[in-house]
Amino acid sequence: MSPNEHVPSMVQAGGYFPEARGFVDGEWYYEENVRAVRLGLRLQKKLHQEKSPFQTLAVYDTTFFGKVLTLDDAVMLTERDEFVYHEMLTHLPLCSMADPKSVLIIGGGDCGCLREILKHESVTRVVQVDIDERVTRVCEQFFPWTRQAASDPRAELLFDDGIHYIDKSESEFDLIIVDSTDPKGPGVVLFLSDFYQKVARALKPGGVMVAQTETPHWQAVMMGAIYQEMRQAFPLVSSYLGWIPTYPSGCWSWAYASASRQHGDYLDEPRAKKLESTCLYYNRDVHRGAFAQPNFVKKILAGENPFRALDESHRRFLLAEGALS
Ligand code: AG3
Repeated sequence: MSPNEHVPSMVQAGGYFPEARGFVDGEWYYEENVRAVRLGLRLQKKLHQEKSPFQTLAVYDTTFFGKVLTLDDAVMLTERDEFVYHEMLTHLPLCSMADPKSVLIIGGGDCGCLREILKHESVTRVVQVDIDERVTRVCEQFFPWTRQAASDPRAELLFDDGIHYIDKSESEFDLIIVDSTDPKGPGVVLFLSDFYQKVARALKPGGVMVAQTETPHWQAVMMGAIYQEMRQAFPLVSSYLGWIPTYPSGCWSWAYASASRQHGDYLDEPRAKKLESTCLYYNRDVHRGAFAQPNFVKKILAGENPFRALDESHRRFLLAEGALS
């Protein structure tokens, strides 16, 4: 059992609410979360769909959001707002370091993170390990940045299980970025303390891990459990927020974790300033402000569930409906 009665283990959290599911209905694509809320994107047409050995990939065209990539029917990116996610997962940690040289991306097959990392001249090596080569190949076909980023001489693209790769790595990276899908199915391992411990070992002294950690609005229990797992591997863990309209609830969180580095210890002002002109989201004000936490998020990070009564009543409803086992 979990040491904190309010925060179930990651495994229990996984079953707390059903996973996201997506479907096309006429000219709309809907992503449904916790069987209670749907986001609808108006479609132009389906450009691609396939089943890889790992997941179902689809690319849609829309007039408003541009092209949209889904994996297992969850929205991974749209051309309209992917900049938020990719800029926040890369520039925020990279501008928190004086001279970052080596970066590892776990996941990230669409190469959005890679594209942003390559803007940093000090970085000489970026290893990207995504289990599913098809994500990269399909994105190369539909998103203009993928091919360009993937062919950069500083980039090393491996198609392998991130856990295998990180097992063999020790004190190698200044920054490790976990650009994963939701914690479900085989992807859950990327949210467990065992994995985070391996990440901690693969970091150089003073290194940082950042990871996507879902939404505090619909997934308080899940988010609390993720941070609990992380704290078992890293003494210093904080969380930052950003706004991504096509992700569940639109409010997204990321973790900033390290053995020795506190967020806010350092910001390379001149480098961040130079970078800002290439960004649509990231700037120095956003960098500092992103760590400000609304009270309900503070509670989640402290292991409480501010929506406990509502969550429990929804669970009773889902149980009666047979949507939970
Ligand atoms: N990573 C996935 C974020 C999770 C979105 N979840 C959802 N729509 N249910 C995005 C990968 C982009 N490089």
